[in-house]
Amino acid sequence: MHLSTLLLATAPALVSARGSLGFALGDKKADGTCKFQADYTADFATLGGTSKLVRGYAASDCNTAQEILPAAKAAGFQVILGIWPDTDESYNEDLAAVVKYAPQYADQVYAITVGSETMYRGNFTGSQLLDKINDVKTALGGNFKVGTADSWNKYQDGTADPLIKGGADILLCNAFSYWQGQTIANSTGSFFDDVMQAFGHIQEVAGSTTTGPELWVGEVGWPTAGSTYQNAVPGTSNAQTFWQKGICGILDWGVNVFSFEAFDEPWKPVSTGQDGSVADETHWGVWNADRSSKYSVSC
Ligand SMILES: *[C@@H]1O[C@H](CO)[C@@H](O)[C@H](O)[C@H]1NC(C)=O
Ligand SMILES: CC(=O)N[C@H]1CO[C@H](CO)[C@@H](O)[C@@H]1O
Repeated sequence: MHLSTLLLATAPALVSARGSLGFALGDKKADGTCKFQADYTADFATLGGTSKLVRGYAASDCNTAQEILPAAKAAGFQVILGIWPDTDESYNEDLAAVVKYAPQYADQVYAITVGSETMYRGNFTGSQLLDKINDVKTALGGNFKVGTADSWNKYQDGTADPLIKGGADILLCNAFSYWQGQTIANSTGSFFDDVMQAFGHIQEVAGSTTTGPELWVGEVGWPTAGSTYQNAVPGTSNAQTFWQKGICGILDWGVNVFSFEAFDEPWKPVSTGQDGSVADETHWGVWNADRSSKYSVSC
């Protein structure tokens, strides 16, 4: 893997603009109940010095679109609204919420994502997901960017090729060195390698930097607490190191990034990691659940 070669091939020559930074933002409070507009207003007050862009996952869950968009308008934020396509019920409900609220707050809606890691989980093939994306584009009259978010390797291995060829406007690539069990010392190199393998393959298929989809890192981060995953050790010091070297670093290369995630979500149940071990996802916030600071986010 020749990282420098791929970076040269994918980054426009002589452009030194820094990438854009956004945050994944949950729709529930620390106790697991739904956030309302005032909660998003408080979230935005904390995030506003660092970023004015957040992404959600399911526009009708907790009435997210209805609650977040007025708060975003007041705070000058933009939002990626999510549609959860895994079941017909969630797909139809999220699509209805997007169709109802996105046009009312068009300046606040950065884009729409259909699905989160659905190809990774084997729920949809690329062409099945493309059909959903095109349905959403049509339902919105072609007025919004629509795409998806998935694990970097589903772009690298060709699963997502139909989306690249078929007109997805925006593709978010999730890449967690933590869930690949990397040491903090190898975490930035591993992260860059994942992202460039994904972006490099997309570039080959799209064939053009101007007509291809807009690319983002969709989720990346390091937990400040929880259990060790293979060689990946959580902790505030490691999370700050990854923020500085991995996230600030790739922004400096001109890559757009969504940090996962804005605030800790202590309500989340324990899940199981890919290797079968316990996966604690409650301490991935860059800020604590009460919005207090964990470490410096300046780059
Ligand atoms: C470090 O990361 C690179 C890139 O992902 C990977 O090829 C390599 O195996 C990693 N090193 C270790 C010791 O895991
Ligand atoms: C189209 C499709 O395969 N949908 C399935 C996605 O996964 C959920 C369960 O997670 C099923 O209920 C859907 O039928």
